Amino acid sequence: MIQTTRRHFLAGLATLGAVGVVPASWIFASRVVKAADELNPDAKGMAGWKISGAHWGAFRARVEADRVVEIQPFEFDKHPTDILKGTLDVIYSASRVRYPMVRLDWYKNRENSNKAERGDNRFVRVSWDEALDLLYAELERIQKNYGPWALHVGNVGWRSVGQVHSCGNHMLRAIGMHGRSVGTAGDYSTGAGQIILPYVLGSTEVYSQGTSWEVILRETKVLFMIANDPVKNLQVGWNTETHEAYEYWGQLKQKVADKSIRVICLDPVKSKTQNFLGCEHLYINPMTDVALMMAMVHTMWKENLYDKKFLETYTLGFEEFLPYIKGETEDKIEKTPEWAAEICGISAEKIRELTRLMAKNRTQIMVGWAIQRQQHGEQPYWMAAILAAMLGQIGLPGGGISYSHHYSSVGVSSSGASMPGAFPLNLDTGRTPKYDTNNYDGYSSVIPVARVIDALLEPGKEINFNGHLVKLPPYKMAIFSGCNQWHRHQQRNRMKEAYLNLETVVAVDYNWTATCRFADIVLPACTPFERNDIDAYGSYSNRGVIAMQKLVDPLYHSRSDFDIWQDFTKRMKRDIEYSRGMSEMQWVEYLYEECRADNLKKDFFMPPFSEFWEKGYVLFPKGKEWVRHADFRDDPEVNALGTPSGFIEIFSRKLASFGYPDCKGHPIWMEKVERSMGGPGSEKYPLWLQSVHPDTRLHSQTCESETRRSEYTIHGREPVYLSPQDAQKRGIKHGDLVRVFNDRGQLLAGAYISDNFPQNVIRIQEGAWYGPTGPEIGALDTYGDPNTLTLDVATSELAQGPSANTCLVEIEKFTGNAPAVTSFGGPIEVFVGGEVVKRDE
Ligand SMILES: Nc1nc2c(c(=O)[nH]1)N[C@H]1C(S)=C(S)[C@@H](COP(=O)(O)OP(=O)(O)OC[C@H]3O[C@@H](n4cnc5c(=O)[nH]c(N)nc54)[C@H](O)[C@@H]3O)O[C@H]1N2
Ligand SMILES: Nc1nc2c(c(=O)[nH]1)N[C@H]1C(S)=C(S)[C@@H](COP(=O)(O)OP(=O)(O)OC[C@H]3O[C@@H](n4cnc5c(=O)[nH]c(N)nc54)[C@H](O)[C@@H]3O)O[C@H]1N2
Ligand SMILES: [Mo]
Repeated sequence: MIQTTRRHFLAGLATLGAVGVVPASWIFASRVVKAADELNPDAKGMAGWKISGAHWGAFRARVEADRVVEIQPFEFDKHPTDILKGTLDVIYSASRVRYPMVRLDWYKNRENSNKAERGDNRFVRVSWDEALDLLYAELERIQKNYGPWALHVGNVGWRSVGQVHSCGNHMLRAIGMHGRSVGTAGDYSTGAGQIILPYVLGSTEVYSQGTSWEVILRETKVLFMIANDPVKNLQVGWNTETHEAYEYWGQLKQKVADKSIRVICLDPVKSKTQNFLGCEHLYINPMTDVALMMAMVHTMWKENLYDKKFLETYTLGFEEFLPYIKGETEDKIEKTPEWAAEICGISAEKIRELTRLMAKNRTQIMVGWAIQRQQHGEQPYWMAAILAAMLGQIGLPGGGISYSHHYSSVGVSSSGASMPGAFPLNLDTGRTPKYDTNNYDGYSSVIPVARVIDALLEPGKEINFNGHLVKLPPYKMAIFSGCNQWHRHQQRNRMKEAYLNLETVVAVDYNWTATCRFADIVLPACTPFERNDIDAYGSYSNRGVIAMQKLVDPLYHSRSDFDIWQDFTKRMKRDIEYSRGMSEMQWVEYLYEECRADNLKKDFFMPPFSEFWEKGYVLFPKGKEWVRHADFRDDPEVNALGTPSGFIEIFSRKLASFGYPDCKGHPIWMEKVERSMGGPGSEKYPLWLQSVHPDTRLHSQTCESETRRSEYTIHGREPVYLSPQDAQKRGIKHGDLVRVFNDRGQLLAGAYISDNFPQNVIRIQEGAWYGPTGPEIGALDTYGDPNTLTLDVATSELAQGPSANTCLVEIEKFTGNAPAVTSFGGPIEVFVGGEVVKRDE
């Protein structure tokens, strides 16, 4: 197993996209550039403004006397998002990490410190030299006393855009020069999906380009959206986002209105997308999509609505699956619509009607990712593929299945141009690490990312993972950069318990998040807007290349990740090797020129660097329309899928051979450890908590923005959305302060009553900053981080993915004296004696 990053997928995609997709021509390119020039910044009174980019879009910034005073969307972005309004505060928030900080008791007692004090937020300010010396000494100690299994290097999070400063790469390269460590496989986004789909459809699908929107708008008659909220989720992208997909959602809205396309949103909640389109909403009980889809399969079989020819030509294993649907196997349950109706809450008649509608029309299925972020999350993914296969429209224009149209403007065709590469994360000099031992003492060197807390609580445990046996290493030290572990991981109080087993924790960030609060050494990175960089404009459209011009110098004592880690490598006299002797700006230019040379070969014109840097961007023309899986449909032999057989696998021999009880040779309906609507645990905790991705932020990013928080918080807390019925039952009014709790934890939030929510379903958006009243296990979270309540169990033994959306809670009006929110504003700075330092800034 190797450590993969999303960049790898995208790099692969870029090369794929280049083959025969676009007959590229710079004449076209200049036409697009000209069109953008018509919206030129001068005309908008933005002459002299700088340009930069973020996951939430490119923008212009007005800088006066070394201060950014105004931010406006990039003139090419026709659908900028409100998240952009938090950008100024990213630079100037009170929660910035200002200085290198060391936790008080760790400063005094190092690895023998009192770990239970972690989280009390008392830190001592140190110099950069001292901080890096401490970090270096710790790494030496870990490698000498234990070995590479004792060091976990956490990466693959939503670090800022910018290819030179990709902070995970910097950390991994620098640490890699010193010694080896424990890496992670997979990610929190698609933990289950990216593992199951290669067995079924031959690729991860989740990070794949999808059928072009033009084709969908022209050909599709029924669009079936499963657990999907693109209008909310397309606000951000993996690279600097263009927001071009919104153009098509606007057109789709018109087609819904004139009834030329029927869009059905299968979701417990009326989503932002459903409200925007004004389309049909089909309510389903949470976590029961598999039962529904099985009944649809049953209906297609019973009513002879499925495409036998397609199954024969393109798939394997239907005969092995059908007996399960018919109730002829172990469980003896026929998966009829009547059976499913009891579980999923959709009537048998409605299930039949829906199935007929989909079978009789050109139907595109679009699946979101939240349903694979729950226990047995592999199953709905597999079922949706089987449904699509039986409909027989995979590879047809406007038909088939997609698992990515809600992400990073997938469906906007790729220009085919190459995008800039990145600062290398691997050692590329032929030299070995200082501590060159590869001896992990029998522990695994790579573990599934969502099992990192298990490793601390059950050291040495052997777990299954995608056909491998993984032995969890009891690591002693962890380093995080570019991810917010204390936002993204589930079950805070379990994390607290696990952290007692960690001798040393290091966080590198520009924001004083809970990951910093629970660390021992904190290094202040600067924000992406305090350094020069370059990024791809558009993650899949490859629309262009954008300059990230430094807006202001790094504030306080913060430094760029490049700078920090290069300084670290000086301690091994490897700093020249680290940077290849190149400065930040030389790297920017180098990546640009490399990309330019590549593109010239393909006839995509890019100006000389200086011209680009001054102008701030290059744009490429739109690519050709494209249909996912069309090549496979055309010739399944030549264009065989990446599955073991080359066909779509309805039954998988390979998966059956693993013998996992929770992911067998074909999809199975399985009850969850906890489920609302009469499911396990619902007597005590009747409310299903979904912690979807925030409409207002990118995860925990921009939560620090007071400007933004003042728009959406209630009593200064994160909102919890709930139905009028649930509110009334509990005597809760809109705007009340409430306590949300279960056996795993408790938090304060502000009640937001909305008709979009049905009974027994509540929502707290992920990324709300954890702010406990104190370090102790069970402490009340004062702001509303849903991961205080979520459950840290694996999706299955196959993928070992996170299951954040399997979570039951109760809610009550909070009547006591409300503690102040502790999440924001940085650490409590103390002297070594413990007295609080009074800052006059
Ligand atoms: N309950 C629940 N939990 C979830 C999810 C859910 O649906 N429900 N979703 C999961 C998913 S899909 C994801 S992707 C994860 C996201 O989890 P993360 O990727 O960990 O979330 P972010 O808040 O984006 O954290 C990025 C951190 O990197 C820091 N950072 C940004 N730029 C830089 C930089 O240039 N240098 C340095 N050093 N630091 C930087 C930011 O300040 C921030 O603290 O959350 C997961 N957690
Ligand atoms: N604004 C914004 N956009 C983002 C992000 C962000 O932080 N902010 N993060 C990005 C990232 S990293 C990721 S991974 C993606 C996440 O993309 P997803 O995981 O697809 O998004 P979510 O918003 O968590 O959930 C989408 C929908 O699933 C529904 N849902 C949940 N459980 C069920 C269920 O059991 N059955 C059914 N039928 N529906 C269900 C929810 O009600 C919601 O409407 O979003 C990306 N886009
Ligand atoms: Mo994600």
